[in-house]
Amino acid sequence: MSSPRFVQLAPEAPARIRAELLAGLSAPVATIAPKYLYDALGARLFAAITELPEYYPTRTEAAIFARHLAEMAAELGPATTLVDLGAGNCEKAERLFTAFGVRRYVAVDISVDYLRTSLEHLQRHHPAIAMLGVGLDFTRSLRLPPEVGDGPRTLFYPGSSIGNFTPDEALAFLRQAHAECHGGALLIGVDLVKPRGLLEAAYDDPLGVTAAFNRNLLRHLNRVAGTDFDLADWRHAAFFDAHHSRIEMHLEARRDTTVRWAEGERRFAASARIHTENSYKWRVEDFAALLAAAGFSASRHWCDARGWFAVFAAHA
Ligand code: AVJ
Repeated sequence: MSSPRFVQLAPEAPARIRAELLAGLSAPVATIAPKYLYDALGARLFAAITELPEYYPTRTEAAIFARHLAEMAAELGPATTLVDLGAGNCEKAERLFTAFGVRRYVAVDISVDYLRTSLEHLQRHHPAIAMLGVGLDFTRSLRLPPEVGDGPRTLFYPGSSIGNFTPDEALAFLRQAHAECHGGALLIGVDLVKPRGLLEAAYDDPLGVTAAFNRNLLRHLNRVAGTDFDLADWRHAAFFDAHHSRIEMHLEARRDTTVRWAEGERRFAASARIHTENSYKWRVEDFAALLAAAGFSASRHWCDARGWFAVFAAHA
């Protein structure tokens, strides 16, 4: 009976995490990286977001995969080693196992602790697939450990999380991904430009789930950075910036307020903001050009009928 193996790479020291968070909070434009949206409650709130009628990306991407799976597998050839970036509950990757002939599954997420339960569960259902869980913050640097093995890999990056990167960062990330493919391929989900009303409803839903998801970041910050944010002082703000082609999420002060921590403080005037996330929306041509610039030799994509979301398959 096979069982999954686990490796945790370069865990960030708590003191460094804290210093980085407080530097972002003190910067001229106060900024907190979106990865801090995902503490245990944040991950559950994000799962709830994916159920909202207004949040189209998850179900649109799932429909594209369901419809074109065989064609994608034919295009890419067998994905003997499948590397899942931001695997979480491993649900999306499992749907690829049969069609792609996966023999070795590598689940990567920021902390190996997120992966243990899901990977052990998955292993029971797929005893013939060798499974490896890797704890790695690949938003900093995508360098896979030797345990992944030699030979070509198919990198799987669904969900349009590439949208959290600026175009320059996305290019740097895709260059690293290209190198880590070892001659294999990349399968990636990308959210596309669409009318403002649709985008803004997806990131500012009337039920307030996205608002809770964003504001929960402050609870996480209070815990890991020792700040004293009062959640009652902060509201969710999300809007589409057409110039940058991105949704911006902010936390906006409802009134003048001061946030304090052990060795510092920052005063926020009413309606001052903390920038918490960018979610870039791409045009198909621009993303295809980005893949080429990152070194991928050929790419194909599949869209839904409305042209809201695309899945790209690119050969390294
Ligand atoms: C997980 C980064 C793809 O940008 O749509 C959802 C996160 N933020 N609602 C996205 C998110 C607000 C999501 N990604």
